[in-house]
Amino acid sequence: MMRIDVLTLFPEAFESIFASSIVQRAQKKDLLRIVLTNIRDFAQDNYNSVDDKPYGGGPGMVMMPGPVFDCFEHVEKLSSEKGPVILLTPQGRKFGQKKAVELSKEKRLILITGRYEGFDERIRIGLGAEQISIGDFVLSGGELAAMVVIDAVVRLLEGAIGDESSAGDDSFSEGLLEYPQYTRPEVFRDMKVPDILLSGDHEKIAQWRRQMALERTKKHRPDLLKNNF
Ligand code: 9D3
Repeated sequence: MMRIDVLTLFPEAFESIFASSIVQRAQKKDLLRIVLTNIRDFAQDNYNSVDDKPYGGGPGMVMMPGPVFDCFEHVEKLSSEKGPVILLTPQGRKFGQKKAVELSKEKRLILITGRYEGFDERIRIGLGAEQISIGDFVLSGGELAAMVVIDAVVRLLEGAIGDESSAGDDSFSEGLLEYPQYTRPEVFRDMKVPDILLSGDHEKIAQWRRQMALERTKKHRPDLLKNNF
């Protein structure tokens, strides 16, 4: 059983992950429990402030430490299971399949997502949080990034995926891009399915697929062959 706590200013934004069949199956089978907690419920002033201007000046607003710490201390106590505390930030280490596999082995994850220009530095330090980014592009907040991490992790949980697909089958788990796939019809708008796939020669088919996967990876993602996995 994995418990994922999410600390966020926009719990409503996470509703869509509960619509995912994998998340539904995992929660029904008691492999997973996702609990959302609104950081704003831990605001400490009459305006329910969770952000303020940066000391030293500059653009935007910064997430205040008080509400995040209080929220964290409340959430931490909701379960006795221990696990990594993850802050979703553009400054974090880049998320990938290797990290997803690592996180999938934990009993508990505590994800903290922010809005505004960033977190007060004392949040990173005080919570002993690991920082994760999902890539080099600018999002409006950490919510989508947390959902990406949750989706990648949950589909690796034993029993979360039905027989129709296998998590270990993903080409990324071998460090190569997927080979070309075809289904019916045999000819579509003058484009024919490669003869080899219709040959019934499983040895030759496997060989062809390996070759195609390698060629595609070389062409589109040469970085993968230099092994970042
Ligand atoms: C001008 C400096 N910006 C940092 C690159 C400010 C800034 C932009 C976007 C601060 C926070 C955000 C909101 N993004 C996230 O919280 C975030 C994120 C992302 O934007 N890209 C990739 N991964 C992530 S994880 C969290």
